[in-house]
Amino acid sequence: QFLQNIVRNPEFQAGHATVDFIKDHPELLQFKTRLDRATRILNYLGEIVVNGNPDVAGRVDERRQVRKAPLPAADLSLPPAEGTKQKLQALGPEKFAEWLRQEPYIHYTDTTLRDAHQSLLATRMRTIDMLKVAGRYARQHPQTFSLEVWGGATFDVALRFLHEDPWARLTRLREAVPNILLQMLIRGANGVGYKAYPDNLTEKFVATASEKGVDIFRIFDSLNWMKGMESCLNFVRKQTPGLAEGSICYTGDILDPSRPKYNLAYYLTLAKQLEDAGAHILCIKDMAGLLKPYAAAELIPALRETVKIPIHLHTHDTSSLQAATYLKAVEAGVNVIDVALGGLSGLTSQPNFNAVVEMLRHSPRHREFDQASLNQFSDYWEALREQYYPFESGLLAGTAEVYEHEIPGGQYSNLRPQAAALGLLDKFEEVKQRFHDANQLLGDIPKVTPSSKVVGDLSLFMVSNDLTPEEVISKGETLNFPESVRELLRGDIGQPLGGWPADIQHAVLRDEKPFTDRPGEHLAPIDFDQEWAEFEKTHPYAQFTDLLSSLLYPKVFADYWAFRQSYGDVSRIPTPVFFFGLKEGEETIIEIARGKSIIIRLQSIGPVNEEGMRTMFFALNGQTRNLEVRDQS
Ligand code: 3PY
Ligand code: ZN
Repeated sequence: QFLQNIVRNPEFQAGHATVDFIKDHPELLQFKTRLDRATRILNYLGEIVVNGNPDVAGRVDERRQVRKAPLPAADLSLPPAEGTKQKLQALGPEKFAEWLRQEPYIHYTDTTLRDAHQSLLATRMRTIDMLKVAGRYARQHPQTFSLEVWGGATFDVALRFLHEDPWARLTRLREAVPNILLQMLIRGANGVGYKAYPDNLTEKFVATASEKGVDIFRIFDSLNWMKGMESCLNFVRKQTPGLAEGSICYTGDILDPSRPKYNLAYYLTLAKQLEDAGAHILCIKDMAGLLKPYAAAELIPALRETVKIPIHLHTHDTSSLQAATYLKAVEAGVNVIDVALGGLSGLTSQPNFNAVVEMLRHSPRHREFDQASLNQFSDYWEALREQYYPFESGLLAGTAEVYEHEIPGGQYSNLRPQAAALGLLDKFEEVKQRFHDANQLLGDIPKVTPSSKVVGDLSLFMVSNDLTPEEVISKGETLNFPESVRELLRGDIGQPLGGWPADIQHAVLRDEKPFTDRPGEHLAPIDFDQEWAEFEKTHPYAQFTDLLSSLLYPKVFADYWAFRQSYGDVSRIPTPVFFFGLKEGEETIIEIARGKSIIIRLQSIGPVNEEGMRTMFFALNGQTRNLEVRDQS
């Protein structure tokens, strides 16, 4: 620890340490006693066994057996073959984009490690389960264009519910996958959060994400507001050797004459603006899966004529139609499509990777993948998914209702539990109807985080208060609207095409004055030196990335940090044990550090004593360890 204190000292790091360095810095000799790793893990297990993991409370089925996930075959003794990562390094972003644009074959982005589980399992996939297969994937399928592994909701869910460090996930995935581009989703000026952040925080975040492993930044604005994306695009171009992918969020239907707000011309204009702003790649981000096959057949060629950069198509298969959209898009010249490995594909997730490869086999743009191996990866995710059963969304079949409510795939699996928490699960049909109404009240906006969250909040508010859309306006001045609705209409997350409708803006804001310029411009820049100096004092052993997490999510990070002091790094606990604990007589092996494992067996659980405590008897590597845990029941 003494050595750690020294190497972490800024003066030492800057190379200014002299022979008197230690004498001048008595604090280097101050050690805080830390609980050892195994003890902290036992504390966690004791807590989960006695009181349960609050994240799955009420959703555990005691009789349910979960399968062990079979690992796909791969020869781990060989290094992975070179892939797009090396190509980007060799060509640089501009030339790489030119190469991609003229590629005759279709390319695939595998979203399994980000959007697929965000959309099917409320973002709960844990790093340990990703790492088991990441290196195998890198070896078996090095021709994959990119893996989407980071950003979106994964950042805060990792800290908030999984008690994991999202930066550690990225670092470890990068080590496991040195050959394929890693991709993240960033909400423009809203970063990986739900509101605007100071520009220099977004800039530092982007630079650090790049250092830790992100190659492609998919940048979007939840209202398709160029101002919300421009600065982020610039940060990627200036601060990283990676690719800036600018997105148009697709909503409405270009073929529907009754939705003229989002017609073909609208998307072409936006695409040109993104290219002019420096995007290396253009993304069509169809977050709810609304882009129908014949609309894709019209949109893609028109975009290819309008911009010179390559086109990357993202969709969600909520309706179950989206393989047809991909077929039309591939025929029309799209360069990359987003897919998820079979076991985590379909419904609110991306179309099925394995099946789409087969759809195109023996066609001119087919790219070869070893289907037997893809199927093994699918089997892994399918079996693993059982361990996450409490987070399944309940959607069993594709639904054409999505064209009516337009709920994004990534939100669907969250809206149900949100409705359930308010006691509105029986009224979920009404919630979906009100989602549509809330969108109309707000002037028909693109719905994607964070704008979709606000539409969701407004629809839940309407259902719980039994309000019609007319009443929202007529009774508006007497209603206590959700804070997020107020913030949206004040301009906190940006401006929609044509501005906000005056009636709802007035009903919600009353006398408060909205602003129309960029929210980041009102925010004071962060003084990182000063912040770090303060942070380091109160967070021993912290890293700079912890400070970034704390600046983005102060409260969530504080809880995460406190949890970590008591329970250590729980990301290494196997998933069934992490969520469901151990039963008496059950044993688990936990790799607490690289190459160092402990075996924990739960021997027995004692009765509750007068103080409300239970004694737990564990065997840690064969040695009995007792633990007192308060029974909260
Ligand atoms: C996110 O912002 O998390 C999304 O997935 C948007 O689609
Ligand atoms: Zn998505």
